[in-house]
Amino acid sequence: MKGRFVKSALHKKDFPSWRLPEIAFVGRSNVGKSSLINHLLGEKLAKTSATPGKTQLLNFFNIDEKLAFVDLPGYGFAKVPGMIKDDWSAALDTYLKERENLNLILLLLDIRRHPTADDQAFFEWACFHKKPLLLILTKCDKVNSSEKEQQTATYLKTFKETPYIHYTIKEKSSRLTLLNYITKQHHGTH
Ligand SMILES: Nc1nc2c(ncn2[C@@H]2O[C@H](COP(=O)(O)OP(=O)(O)O)[C@@H](O)[C@H]2O)c(=O)[nH]1
Ligand SMILES: [Mg+2]
Repeated sequence: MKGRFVKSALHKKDFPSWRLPEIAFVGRSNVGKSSLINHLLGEKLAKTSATPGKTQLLNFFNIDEKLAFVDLPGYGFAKVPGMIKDDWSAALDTYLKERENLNLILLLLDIRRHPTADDQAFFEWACFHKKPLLLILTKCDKVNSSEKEQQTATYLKTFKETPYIHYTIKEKSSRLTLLNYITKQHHGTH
């Protein structure tokens, strides 16, 4: 799997005009979206940061000319000034609502935390629009196995029957599990 960064955009008119099936990476700032993209591609294409709220645009990646990844602005970052935040939410909303080639949404959730109001609002929105959703419980290397189990149960109480996987960028097996899911999903739609 080889990825190529294509562009960053905020407005619909600037989104790539391709018809490639897109996989969107969504979640609060710092949850690990860029790290996940880099881990999948085995290359540092997406910018990661220890400072939350840095990704301000939608970043489009072309994957082997077959599919695309879209790294979306992190939501729920309180320190962003009101105006910018509104721009972000509008861009996110437009993309998610109107992008016809959006094939799968990966909703990233930090295994150590609890669902936020934004996570829940996003989940309800995705269900309402019948968008295929996969939960990625990130940073699993940061918890022990009983915490992992407990936290997963907490998340599933909120996100019910939604399919999910555990992820850590420290292990290759996470990557394979997700790639397997994406490939099946991708083929399933043709
Ligand atoms: N230990 C650990 N740290 C991670 C993992 N995934 C991401 N991080 C760290 O979490 C921070 C935020 O990651 P980033 O990918 O920039 O998050 P984004 O804002 O959602 O794009 C960075 O310091 C990453 O190194 C993981 O699986 N394990
Ligand atoms: Mg990022």
